[in-house]
Amino acid sequence: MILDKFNLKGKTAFISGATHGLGMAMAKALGEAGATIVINGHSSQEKIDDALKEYQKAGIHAHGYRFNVTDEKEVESYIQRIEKEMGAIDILVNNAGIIKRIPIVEMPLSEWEEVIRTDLTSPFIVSKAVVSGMIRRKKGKIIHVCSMMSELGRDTVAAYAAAKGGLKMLTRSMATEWAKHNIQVNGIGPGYFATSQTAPLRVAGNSFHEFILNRTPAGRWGEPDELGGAVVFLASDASDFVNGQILYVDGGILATIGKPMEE
Ligand code: GCO
Repeated sequence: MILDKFNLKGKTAFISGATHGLGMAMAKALGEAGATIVINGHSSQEKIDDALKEYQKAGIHAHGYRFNVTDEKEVESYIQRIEKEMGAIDILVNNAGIIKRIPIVEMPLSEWEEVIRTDLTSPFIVSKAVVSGMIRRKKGKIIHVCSMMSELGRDTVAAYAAAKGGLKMLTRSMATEWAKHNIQVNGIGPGYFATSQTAPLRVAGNSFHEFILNRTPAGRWGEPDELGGAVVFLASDASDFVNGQILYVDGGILATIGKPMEE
């Protein structure tokens, strides 16, 4: 039965970050599809504990670990610990990420490097730590959270767009090297979603808010739970012959040059 292919019962999914926003929405969807959910945080144990309570409220018994996904040594030791305590990681979602909205000429190198380290290097580090087990088991799913900034630039988000553009090509490169081990590596590219990360942009009357409504064929911002179907598909047996693809969930924004602003 085709629906059985979407069933994640018996699978363990590690979604980096996922203490809030799109990561939490995707983790909840994976949990509802039957996966055991493991998340991580770095800033504070309190944030992780609050997130686990949030998952509990949604009927999902998630597990949380506090470590820094940009630190290779910490990642190696925590992935080993997670796999010892929670079982093999069948599904990896590289979700943890930051954005800094600073014009290039004003962006200090340190800020640039922090964005690249978190949004591009950490998926490299975490994927490498997880893939050895997947290669041994000859099965695995790796999903990188890309962005429509993997395809398009915009003022003030150069570091983020460079990282997400690189993440698209890292997705394709990992797919190329690991498909022979029955490991599918793909990306999800969210368009503009209503989250805390975009809250500063979603102020009624704000020209950017009006711009996005006009630029998005669906005429609205996405709701985080609208990413659920895409992530369950890419995490499930239903996508076993899908490799190196970025699945954009963007209300059509990347399909169009847009239309003239209403006179
Ligand atoms: C911005 C937004 C975008 C979205 C998302 C789009 O500042 O333009 O934050 O980056 O969050 O990444 O895919």
